[in-house]
Amino acid sequence: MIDIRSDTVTKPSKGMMNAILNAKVGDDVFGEDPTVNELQERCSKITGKEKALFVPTGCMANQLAVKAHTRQGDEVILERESHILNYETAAPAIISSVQLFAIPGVNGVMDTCEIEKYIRPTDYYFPLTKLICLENTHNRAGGTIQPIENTKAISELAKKYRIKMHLDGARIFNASTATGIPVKEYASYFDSISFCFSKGLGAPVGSILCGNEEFITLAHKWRKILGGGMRQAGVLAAAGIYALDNNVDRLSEDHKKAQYFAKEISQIDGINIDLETVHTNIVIFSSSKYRKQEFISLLREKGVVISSGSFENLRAVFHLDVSMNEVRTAVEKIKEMF
Ligand code: TLP
Repeated sequence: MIDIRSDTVTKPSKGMMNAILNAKVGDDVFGEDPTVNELQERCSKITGKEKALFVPTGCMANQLAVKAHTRQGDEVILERESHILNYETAAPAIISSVQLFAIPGVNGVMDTCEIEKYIRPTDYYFPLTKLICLENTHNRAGGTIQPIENTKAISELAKKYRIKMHLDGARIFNASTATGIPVKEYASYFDSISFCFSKGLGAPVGSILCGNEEFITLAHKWRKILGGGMRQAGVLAAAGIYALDNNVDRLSEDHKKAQYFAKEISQIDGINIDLETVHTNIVIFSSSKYRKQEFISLLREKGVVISSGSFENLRAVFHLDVSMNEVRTAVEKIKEMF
């Protein structure tokens, strides 16, 4: 089966398994796991933030950020198709009791003036606009990159209104690889940033949340409250360290696979795709011949699994466990359907 549903489906390589096997571990709830501590220090350096906290998932990283930046009844501005709004089971309402204010973006990118329009004036009957969240790369928009000038402008706006900024950087290394802009520079426009080891970086589990000491102290407490205090988590952190050492530079290969796939299927009569949105490893497209589920089922019968995107969209995601030959086969199988 050629599995291009997501870059989350990768399995740890031999080298990564060796790193896991040889990891030095301790009880991380006591702060005594040397490998977790090493990973957290590495991530602080990479992002230029004071502290980092290893967490099981990208969702937990985002939710800890929302929790630590807000108080009950605050408002959070984010993009309408963002992961936090669409795929995190209303957790901001449950965990933080905050209201989400969604602004539609163009390919996942919000307009600065539009954001400013919806920042609440100070009056007792308004919620307090406390946090703005961006997503880079933007998943539902098709792995699109947030332009750095736009991020900078939103960050300046946030400073002006004393609003905190969080970056859901689950795939920030994909953005950084594609643009050449260091992760540290992206991170510099935010109070907090999270990213995942378990997506394009190929680790089985794990994400990181970075920010200043006060923020991470609060996030650490909430990680414990949510049951995310892990013990000998060094076995997982070792996979994260291995991923940073070995799987970052190769992300450009996944971008090439996505480009090839997108260009090939764009030539098929009955496939709708906007090639301009293919910036990294995700390809969003739709079909005028098949309904979404029908397309997915037919292709699965041919040995290729893709996932469902927003609305009638289909999604293919390229990663280190799918070879260029398999990408070619996937294209052939789609062509057979038309
Ligand atoms: N995304 C998953 C699904 O949940 C859609 C995927 O297959 O792409 N932020 C972004 C931008 C993400 O894409 C994801 C996962 C997360 C956060 C959450 O990460 P996990 O799954 O580790 O909680």
